[in-house]
Amino acid sequence: MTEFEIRDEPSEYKPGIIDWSTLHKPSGTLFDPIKNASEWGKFKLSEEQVAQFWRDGFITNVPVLSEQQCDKILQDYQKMADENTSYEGIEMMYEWHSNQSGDPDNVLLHALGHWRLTALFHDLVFLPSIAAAASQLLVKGRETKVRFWHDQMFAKPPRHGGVVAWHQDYSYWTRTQPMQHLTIHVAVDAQTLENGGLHYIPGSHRWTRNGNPLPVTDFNFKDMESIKTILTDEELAEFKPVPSLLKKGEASFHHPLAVHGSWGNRSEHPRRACVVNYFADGTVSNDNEPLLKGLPAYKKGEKLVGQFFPVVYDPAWTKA
Ligand SMILES: O=C(O)CCC(=O)C(=O)O
Repeated sequence: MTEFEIRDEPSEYKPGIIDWSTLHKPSGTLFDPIKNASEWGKFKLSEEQVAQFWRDGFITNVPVLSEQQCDKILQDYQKMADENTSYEGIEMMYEWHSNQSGDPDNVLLHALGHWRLTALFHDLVFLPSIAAAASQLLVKGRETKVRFWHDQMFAKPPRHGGVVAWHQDYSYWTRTQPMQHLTIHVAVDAQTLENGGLHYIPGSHRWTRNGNPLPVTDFNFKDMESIKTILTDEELAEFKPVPSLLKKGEASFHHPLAVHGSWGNRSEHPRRACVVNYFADGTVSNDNEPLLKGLPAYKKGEKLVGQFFPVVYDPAWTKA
C-alpha cells in the first residue's frame, strides 16, 4: 500500500456524501490548524506526566477540548445516535452497535469509524493536544511519528447505561504489531462515579501472558468482572480500581495493556466519550484479512499506511 496524497479537499464517497478519510489534515471545523512549527511545543506533556504514564499505565485529566468544542461534537454525536442505521453514509463505519450488550437495561452504544462521516469527528483525530502528546507515549524513551489507527464512540444513556467490562485494548488488536499503540479517551460529557466514568487499575500495563496481552473474556462488554476469572492471585491482590473523573473536555491517555472499564450510568444524564486510538509509524499488519470493515487487506508484515492510517503528528513538523 502506498501513502495517500495530501489534498486540500476531501472526496465524495457517493454523490452528496463526503468520505472524510480522504482528507489527511484538519479541515478547520473543530480548531484552527497550526500555522507555525513553534506552536506544537505548547501541546507537549511534562516529564512528570510521561514518567507517570510509564509508572501507572495511564495519565488523566489532561485538558484537550473546550466545553464549546465538546458541545459541537455532541451535536454530531446525538444526530448519529438518533438516526442510528438510517444515518446517511453509515455504511462507511467500521462497526455500529446501537446496544453492544443486547440488554435493554444496560445499553451501550459502541461504534468505530465515524471519522469518515463528519468534519468534527475527522478533525478530532488531528487535534494537536492529543496527537503531539501521543508522540511522547507510544514508544518509551523517544518521540515517534504518530498514525491514526481507529476511533470509537462509547455512549451510555441516562439511568440504564451499560458497563464496559474490564479489558486491555491490545487484547483486541494483536492483528497489528508490534505493540506500540495508545488510547486517548476524551470525555465530551463530564464523568462521575454515578454516570459510569472510566476507571483504571494502576500497574496493570505490566500484566501479560508470555509477552502477550490477557485473553479477551467478554466480547460484548457486558460482564464487568469477567476478567477476574483469568487473573493470578498477585494480579487480583493488585486489582485496585481508581476513577479518572474527567471533566468535560478532559482526556485520559492509556497504555495498550492498561486494564480499564466502567460501570453503568445511573444518573439522569447521558455519558458520552470519544476515543481515539493511535499507533507508532512502522506498525504492520499481522493478518492477511482486512483489519477493519471496509478497508483493503494488507498482507502480514505490510506497513500500515494509506488512506485509513494518516500521519497525525511528525516530530519533524516542529522543525519545519
Ligand atoms: O467509555 C468507556 O467507559 C470505556 C472506554 C474504553 O474502553 C476506552 O477508552 O478504551
